[in-house]
Amino acid sequence: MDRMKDDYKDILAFQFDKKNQIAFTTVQSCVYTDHRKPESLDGVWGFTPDVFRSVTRKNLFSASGKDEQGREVPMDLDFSSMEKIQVPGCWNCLDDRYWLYEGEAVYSRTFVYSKEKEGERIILRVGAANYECRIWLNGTLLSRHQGGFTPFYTELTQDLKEINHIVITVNNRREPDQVPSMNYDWFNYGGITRSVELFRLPAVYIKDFTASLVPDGTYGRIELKIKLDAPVQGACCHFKIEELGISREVLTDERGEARCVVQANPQLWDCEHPKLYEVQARCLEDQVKDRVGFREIRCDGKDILLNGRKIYLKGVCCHEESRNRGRIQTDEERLEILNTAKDMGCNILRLTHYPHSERMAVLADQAGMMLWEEIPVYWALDFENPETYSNAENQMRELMFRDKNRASVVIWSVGNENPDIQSRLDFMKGLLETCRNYDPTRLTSAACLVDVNTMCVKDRLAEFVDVVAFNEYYGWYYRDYEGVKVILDNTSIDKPMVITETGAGAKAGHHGGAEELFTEEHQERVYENQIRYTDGRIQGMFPWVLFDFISPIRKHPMQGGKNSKGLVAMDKATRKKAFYVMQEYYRNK
Ligand code: GCB
Repeated sequence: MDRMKDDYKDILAFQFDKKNQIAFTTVQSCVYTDHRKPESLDGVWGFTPDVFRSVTRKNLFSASGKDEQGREVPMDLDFSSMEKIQVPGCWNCLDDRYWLYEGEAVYSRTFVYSKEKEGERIILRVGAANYECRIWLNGTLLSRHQGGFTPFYTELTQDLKEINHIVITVNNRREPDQVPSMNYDWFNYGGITRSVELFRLPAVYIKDFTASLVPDGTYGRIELKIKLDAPVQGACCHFKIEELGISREVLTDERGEARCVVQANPQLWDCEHPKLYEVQARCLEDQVKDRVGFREIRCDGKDILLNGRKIYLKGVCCHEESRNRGRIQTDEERLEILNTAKDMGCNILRLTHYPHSERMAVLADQAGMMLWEEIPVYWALDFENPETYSNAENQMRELMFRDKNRASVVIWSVGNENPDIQSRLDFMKGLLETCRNYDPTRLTSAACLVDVNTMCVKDRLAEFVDVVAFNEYYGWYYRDYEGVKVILDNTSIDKPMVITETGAGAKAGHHGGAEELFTEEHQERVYENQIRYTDGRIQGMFPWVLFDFISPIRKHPMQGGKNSKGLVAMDKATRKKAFYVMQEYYRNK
């Protein structure tokens, strides 16, 4: 009878998930883990889509499968015989049945833990899981994170046993209050899309570590900082950059932070000489290191200066998408992107429209490619909702925490093509302020909208960014090529202006007249005209887009489910005619 009652309760339990609404894990939980040795939990995990969320509904992660008398009872899931999936991976690519699946999925695996040192702390890092993710260890819910593209950290120490069962639920259902929201021009891949790793840290560890050139125009001062995870005062922190002969000891303050500014004469990082230095910090039982480039990026009137020299941003936009594994790329594929962009003559990549893997920034540091990084504050969001704002700000801060030591990252962008309404302006101003407060060593921007009635860049946000960026598709959505010239004639802003998107759709191998839509010839003409009307008038350009990519909103037969504005086809090899137009322009610029 009691069991019946319980089941009945269960059926009526619309609020079944209430107890699991623990506070979201945020940037506060981030731990500096670059160059630390991980114990990887990547590989084969058990997996099942959970359309009705029954694993959560029935608390199956903690169910023992036994009744009070120790008798076996039927269970709706056997964790040991689930379907298998590779982590990192996108479930959409696992099986055709899951291609369009949007909802909750359950991942499960076991791992062995054996303590190495008394007092050690075990931190779990999930590189990215799209979109909302929860972590249960041995039946206890430990964390909950939202935002599909940034890493988050969960301390496991208290709940570890020798044999551990970890269950991760990931839900990629689009919701109006999320960032991004319901509608966007890329594919909504679901899953644990970046590595899952354990880090074994000492009782008090270095939580944060920053090394950067002081942006004061002298190119001769380096700031070094650490923060311990506890407010331990008076601990000696030893900073070292051997190649520059720098060795400095500083005591931590009452917040557990140590900071110093040292005189140095580093060879500066730029695209031709992407020089990196090994920087180390040691404090108490812990030590960290990184390979860091020192450079200064700033604006002077309409100019953008890298190490004091005026530069033109020879850019291109790029989504994070592999040929057939969704969001999952290997380093080889990332190098292929960097090499294709270099071959086109680019000095900067715009990583749209969400944080790409941190590996991209590491490789760009080495390759000498500047990066524009952004968060998915894309098109319409619930700008009036304070929770949506906190979510966006947290995504921005998690990204900045992750990539702050990457010299290649020169611009933080807080959004793309959002309507110029008051709530959006307040929202974006908040994000820009966050970027400036946290990081004075980079520029800020956002892709603004053009006012097509008055034909000028008239976005109130322009006043608050360092670099005014705008997207325009003259020759494509607006068939008149000269529109971009009129916009530049009508816009007078005493800040650098860059075009963050322009382009036209073209099916690779489809040829015809230069006025025929979707032909390579038409795309070529659009770019010829863009160059003609913008050359010498802007400080940078980012064609949309380097590669064709999958997009559910592109249903025309010439598109076939893809956004076909790539200068290169989805195979990442077939270059369209317009690629060579941009190549010639950039190489001679
Ligand atoms: C835009 C968006 C970009 C789209 C592109 C297009 O303005 O920023 O995400 O994919 O236009 O192809 O229409």
